[in-house]
Amino acid sequence: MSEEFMKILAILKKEKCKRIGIFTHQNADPDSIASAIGLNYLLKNMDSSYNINLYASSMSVVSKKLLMVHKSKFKNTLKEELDAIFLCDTNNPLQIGDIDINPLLEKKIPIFIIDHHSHHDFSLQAAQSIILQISSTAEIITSIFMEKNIQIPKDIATILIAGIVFDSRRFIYLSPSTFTRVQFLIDKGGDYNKVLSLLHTPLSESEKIARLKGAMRTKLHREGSNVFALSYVSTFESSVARALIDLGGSCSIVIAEPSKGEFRISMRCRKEFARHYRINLGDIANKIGSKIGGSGGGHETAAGINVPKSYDLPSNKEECMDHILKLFLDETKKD
Ligand SMILES: [Mn+2]
Repeated sequence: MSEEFMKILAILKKEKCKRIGIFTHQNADPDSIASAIGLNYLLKNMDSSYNINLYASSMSVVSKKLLMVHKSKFKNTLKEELDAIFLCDTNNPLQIGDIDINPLLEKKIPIFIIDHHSHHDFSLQAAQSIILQISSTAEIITSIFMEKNIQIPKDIATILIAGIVFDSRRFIYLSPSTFTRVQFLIDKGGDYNKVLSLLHTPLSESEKIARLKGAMRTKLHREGSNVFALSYVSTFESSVARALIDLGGSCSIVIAEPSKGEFRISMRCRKEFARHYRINLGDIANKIGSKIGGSGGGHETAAGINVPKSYDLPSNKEECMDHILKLFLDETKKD
């Protein structure tokens, strides 16, 4: 990974890029925050003359807690002139949210991607990317620290552990080197116990209600031994989708209508389900997203789609669920 990182530095030098923006996905989670902070440190360590800004259009509650460990400013609007941009923990500019980077893309400045999500065609536009489908982007950043033997401050080590623990869902989704990398961070002073207490967030009342309502409205569809659980809520769709898998679903699809502007669809599945159909939910979300004028992406067993209201989803919720299920099944039945 450090080889690709050195290539990125070489391009920055050749193109004389000093003003750098690191962008992460909307509703930034601990992995995206940790990897953006880690990347910022790595770049500064290589060349202190870089002027780097971090951007996140919105941020989760846990991510805000991480910023108490290592203070970093994430901007939610873009006002600066930039010479190069990084997409960190996303490979799709539509996932950046409300920050409009299109003017930058039109300028054809170098784009770099450091990410672990399933393939999106935008990554073909990157001058250089480091994309590995491992458990977290924080792991990619950690391995660059390891390979380049760069000193890592304790607070950044702690934040990177938080990114890994969060995205691996407390070591359920592992890469072959996850434990080695976490051990490295602990050896550098990263505080695992602090991470556990930072990431511990009891469910809010509204999330509990969303989960229970989501469970009550669940519609089942069976395909052989696989059970699809479909539901709808106004928000907390990913929490509901996870809960439906815990309840026994093989695959869950939860539709939310959080705002006037868009729908969001969250999908989860069991590993055996993904293997059975030889699918990656992230790819399916990407395909359905582009089919319905939105954008989607994710991983093998967890994915999401944002759908603009301009796409006419059936207003009847039952029909809407059937419609999305049909789009999903069409994708699983290809080839
Ligand atoms: Mn991630």
